[in-house]
This record gives sequence, structure tokens and C-alpha cells, in this order.
Amino acid sequence: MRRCLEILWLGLLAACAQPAAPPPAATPERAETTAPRRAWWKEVVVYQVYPRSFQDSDGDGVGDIRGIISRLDYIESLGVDVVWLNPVYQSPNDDAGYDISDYRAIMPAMGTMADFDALLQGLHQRGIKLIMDLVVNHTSDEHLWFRESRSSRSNPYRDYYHWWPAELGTPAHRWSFFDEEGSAWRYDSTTQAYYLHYFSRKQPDLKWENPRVRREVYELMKFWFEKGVDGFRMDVIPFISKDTTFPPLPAAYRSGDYVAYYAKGPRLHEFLREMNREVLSKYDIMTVGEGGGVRAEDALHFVAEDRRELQTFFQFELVDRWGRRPDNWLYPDSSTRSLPVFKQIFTKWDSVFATAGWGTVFLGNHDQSRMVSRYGNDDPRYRTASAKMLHTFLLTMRGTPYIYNGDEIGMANIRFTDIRDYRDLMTINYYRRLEKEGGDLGEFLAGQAEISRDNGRTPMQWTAESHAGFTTGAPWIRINPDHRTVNVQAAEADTGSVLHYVRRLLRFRKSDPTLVYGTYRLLDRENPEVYAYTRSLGGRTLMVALSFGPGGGRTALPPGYTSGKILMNNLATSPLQSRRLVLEPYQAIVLELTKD
Ligand code: TEU
Repeated sequence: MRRCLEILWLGLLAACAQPAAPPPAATPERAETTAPRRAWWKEVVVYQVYPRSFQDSDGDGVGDIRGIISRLDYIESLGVDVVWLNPVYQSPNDDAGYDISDYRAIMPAMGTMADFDALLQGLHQRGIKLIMDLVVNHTSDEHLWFRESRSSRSNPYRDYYHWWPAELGTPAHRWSFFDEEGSAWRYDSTTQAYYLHYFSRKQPDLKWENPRVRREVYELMKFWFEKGVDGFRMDVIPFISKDTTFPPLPAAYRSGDYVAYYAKGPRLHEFLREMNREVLSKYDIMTVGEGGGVRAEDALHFVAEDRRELQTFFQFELVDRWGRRPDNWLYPDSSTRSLPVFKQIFTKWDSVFATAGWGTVFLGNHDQSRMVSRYGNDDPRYRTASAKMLHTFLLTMRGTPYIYNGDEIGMANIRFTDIRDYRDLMTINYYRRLEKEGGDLGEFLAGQAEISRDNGRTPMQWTAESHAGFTTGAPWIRINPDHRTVNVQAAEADTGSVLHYVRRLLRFRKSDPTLVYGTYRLLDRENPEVYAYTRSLGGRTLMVALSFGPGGGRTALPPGYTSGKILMNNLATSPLQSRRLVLEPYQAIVLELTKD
């Protein structure tokens, strides 16, 4: 079987690697003449494990590394190739581990370095790679470097961070993502100076302009590579370079789009190239940068092969657009209104990487509310179908797909109504700020119920028992009460579950290089109910049609094709009526198209 698949792969790739073959009939997908170069990190599917919420092994209510080890057979059973692990380093956990106080140690709540080594070995034994989170725009304020840095103006670590001496007056405003007063400058009386923190006050920004800082980062990266980790997901990596004169924000960014400003520091690409030269180029690894603030026109500066910087990054246009405020994705009935915009975003980003670089595809992670609640429909009538539909999207687009843990069983938003249930400093600090300013707390909470990061952080639901099989103790955050019906055990027992479908989809993606390397072409652009596209490689064309709403939808085979064979279908009914497709609510199908 495996051999057959290899032959299929090689055959199709060979076919598409011959630019000399004249393109048949003028179909638009032929515009791309050379197939992307093959690379293992383009062919993998990544599973993101949020360790705090995956599996607790010692009853303290916090997920840990031993817990993940106990679930390795499950992870392997999914058919994924790579695990991305959120931070497990030493941290006071102001921002759930994104505030690191020692890059070479494991936080006790997560286990020990021996546990980590066992996890890495366990994954590798199963043929699964591990990528770690690299959080080096900032450290914790409890990191030795910062403790030293803040202790005196003449300390050797002073220049590891951005300090603004108070005698120069108040520094020009910088926004903070998490600060309860909104400012990224924090006055520190010990040395009468302000330090910069784009995130919380306990996350001071490292000064990359200092070559010693860069050397420290490269050394810690090597430390993990020497252990055998297979790559890094790089937290807010576009933010690392700053104009250290800290001028007032240019007018274009003042109204709020400061993220784009932060993502364009003057020496950013110089630093990334240096990191590549000094570290990345020496290992066979994968890199994915968090690309917040990166606009499509700048994307290739990060990932075009000849730039020698990163391989891929996450683009945030969709998730930021549907943002941190409640809006029309909230209500299933209005969701279809925005489908053309959703398509336009993914289509634009696909075209960015059509001739160079490589993209990623994701709809959920630990910073987002749950994919099925946000882009699908978690009403019991539609939950399973819409979760399967969204996975069909993730696994049939061009770009390396990321599946967020829990999405494979259709986990949904918990929708807290009480501020005391929240654990995320982002929600808590915004709430405090609004409270001080006399803002509308009710409206804020209603919004957070839909889009807070904690929606994506509730514990993995393994069983119907109390605490969902996640912990025997008191969980660090409430567990979604729907675990009584939505859990891994129930999903395993039900062949119609999201879980079984995701496994089938993964096998399907692996079996067919068209889904990895094939050219993407949007069909039926303005259709408000159906997202349809083709993927083509070496003369083979697959069509994907996805109903994004409770009303179903209609579309048709693209011109020139007369019939289609259904390869994947998330429902039992066939939507195919000659050349027309009539989809049920949230139906997702993949067809192999044939010409007459
Ligand atoms: O997230 C970055 C982040 O919070 C976003 O604001 C992002 O910059 C924005 O969407 C851009 O448009 C990372 C981590 O994933 C998150 O968990 C951390 O809290 C944060 O960095 C700080 O380390």
C-alpha cells in the first residue's frame, strides 16, 4: 500500500516538474508553471498540544509532560507528523508560560527535563517530530537577565532590555497588548527609567539590537536543537527589531494598527538572516513564525527561499479581522454573509505563496476561540457536520495545516459569563481597565464569551466523567460541561464522529500529493453559502465544496469538467446532480473531476 502511494506521489510530482509539457486548454490554474520544491515540512500535518490543558498526570489540576506521554498513542492514532508544544519552560506564568524565566529549564508544574527527554524520545519512536515555542521578543521580568538589568544603570545586563531614562521625559507612546493601562512603557523606580513591554508588565522586551542578546538567543536555540527538537514556532517574531530612538508612532499607525508598525522594525530581516545563518541553516528543522501584523505584500520577505530567513509563518488576517470583538461570525444565521471575505483572505494568501515561499493553514490555536463555534456552528444539530467541514478545509488547502488539540473532537467555546472564571490576563486586564474607565462591562463580557482566548484553553475532554479524564484534582480552569457528550471516548466509539473523519482526512491528504502541492483555484467567488475550489497537479484535479451555513448551498462543477467522483463526504447524501452540486447544511465534499 505504502509503495503504491509513493509511486503515485512520485508520478504526479514528476509530471508536474516538467514545465516543458504544454498546458492543455487555457485553465487558469496553469498559470503556475513550476511546481513548488518538495520539502518534508510542506508535506506534514501539525498537531498543536497546549500542555497546560492536555492531560494532567499528578492531580494538581495542570496538564503536564507525563500526561502528554500517556497520550502518545492517541496522538499517533491521529496520523499527524509533527507536534507543536506551547511553552513548558520555567515561568512564573503571568501569561501562561509565554513569560519565560529560564529557557533551559522545565517549569515544575509541567515536569522535569527527564520528562521532556522522554517525551521527545516517545514522539521520535513513533515517527513524530516535535517543534517548540521560541519566545524571544521578551522574557519574564523574573528572568535573571531582567533582574540584573533593572538593578542598576551600570549592570552588564542593562542593555539586554529597552530602557528609557526618566530624565529624558515621558517616552513616546507605545501600545501594550496586555497592560491594564494600555501603555507598553512601565516606570521602574529602582533606576528611574521606563522599560518597554509590548505584552504584560511582567514581559519586558529584549533588546535585539544588542549583539550579546542575539548570541544568547542563538545559544539557547542550539541547546534545544542539540537535544533533537525538530524546529520552532517563533512567538511574535516580527516584533523583535525596534527603532531604539523610539520616535512618536507615525500617523498611519496611531489609530490602532500599531501591530503593523511593531512588525516592521528597521533591522528585523537582518536579525532573521543572521539567526538563519548562525543556527537554523545548520539543522534539518522546520520554522514557523507567528506573523501578526505582517501584510501580504511583505510576506515573501520572511519566507522566500532566497531570503534565507524563515520557512513559513502564520498569517493573522482572518483571525484578526474577525477579531477580538464580537461580530457577525457570532451568529450562525449571519455567518454566510461574510463567506466571500473569508474566501478572499485565503485566496489572496494562497497567491502570495504561489511562486515562492510556503503558507500555513489554521483556524484555531491557544489564542483563539474554538473553530467550530467561530466559523462553524456548535448548535447540536450542526456541530459534527460543521467541525468536519472545517477540517476538510484545513486539510485540503495549500499550505502546512495545523490542527489545534480538541478541535479533532469538535470542542466548542465554554462561554464564561463571570469574570471570575477567566484565567487569561488579556481578558482580566481589559476588564480591569474598562472597570476603571467606567466602560460597559456587560457588553465586554458578552464579547469575551465568544472570542476570549480562554475558550480555546479549557481542558481536553477525554471522557464523560467528572473532570473529563483530564485530572483527578481541581482543574486550573473550568472544564466545558459538554464533555459529557463531547469527549474522546465517545468519539472513538462512534464511527460517525469528527475524530474518525479527521483520521480519514489525514490519510487522504497523505495519499495524494495534489492536496499538498496542487495549485489552488477559487471557484464561484461571490457565492455567499459555498466555498468551492480546485487543487490541481500533473493533470489531476480535485474539487472541494464546503457549505458554510445552516442553509446549505448550491454550486457547480467548473467549466470544462463533466463529472466528478466523490472521494470525501462528511454526510451520507450525495450532493452531485449531474454538473450541479446541492449541498446540505455544512456539507463538505472532495471530488475528483474528470473531463469528457
Ligand atoms: O501571541 C501574540 C498575540 O497575542 C497577538 O496579539 C498577535 O500579535 C496578534 O494577533 C497580531 O495580529 C503570542 C502567543 O501566542 C500568546 O499566547 C502570547 O500571549 C503572546 O504572544 C505573548 O507572548
